[in-house]
Amino acid sequence: MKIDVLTLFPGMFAGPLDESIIMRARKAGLLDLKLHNLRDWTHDRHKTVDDRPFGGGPGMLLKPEPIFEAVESLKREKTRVILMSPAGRKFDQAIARELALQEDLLFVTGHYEGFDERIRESLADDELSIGDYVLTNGALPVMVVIDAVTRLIPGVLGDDESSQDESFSAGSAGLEYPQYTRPAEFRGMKVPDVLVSGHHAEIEKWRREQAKRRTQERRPDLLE
Ligand code: 4G0
Repeated sequence: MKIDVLTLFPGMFAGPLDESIIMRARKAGLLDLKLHNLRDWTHDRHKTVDDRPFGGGPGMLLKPEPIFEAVESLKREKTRVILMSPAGRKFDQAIARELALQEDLLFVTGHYEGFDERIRESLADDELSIGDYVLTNGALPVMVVIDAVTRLIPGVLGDDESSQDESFSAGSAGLEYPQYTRPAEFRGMKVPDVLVSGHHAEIEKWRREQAKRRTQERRPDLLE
């Protein structure tokens, strides 16, 4: 998969995407990630990317010209162009699965109070939000989405890593059951007897009950 990111802060991406599984996917050629500085598509001395809203009001908007030029030069035939903003569709595991099927994504990240509406209308195929809160810019949200999508690209996770996925992906399955590893007793806290009993049917039953109870308590919305 090819992922391009158009951002005012390419430096923010150094680190999170250069470690661990994401880096392994990049080195294996499963993810081709490229960062682009929006200021490279400005033509004035001050490299202006924003301006004040017509009609007044607080804050600054990303102006259309640099973003249109950038997207037109980066976009290819099958590229899906995605804006990150708090007004987007709420990102979730189902959307991550959908994006993992694409071959070419281009993320456009804003800051200030957002984008000139014409960017939305004529450039964006989709607008995503990672949750109902406002951040100083869209770099962290893009990294969150890239992380969630990359681990779903076939071949990125090993067999041991991927088994984790099922419970949440299933949606209806709800949250995971409590898990323990050695030692069987730690600082007086014991692993539930049933788990060390070796009775597989009992263990299955206990896990089902625990997962259901935990989901009921913490995320009743997932049981709908
Ligand atoms: C566009 C995304 C971009 C509009 C971006 C802010 C949170 C998210 C930005 C705004 C972001 C998210 C209207 C404040 C940049 N913050 N929840 N900040 N407004 O995904």
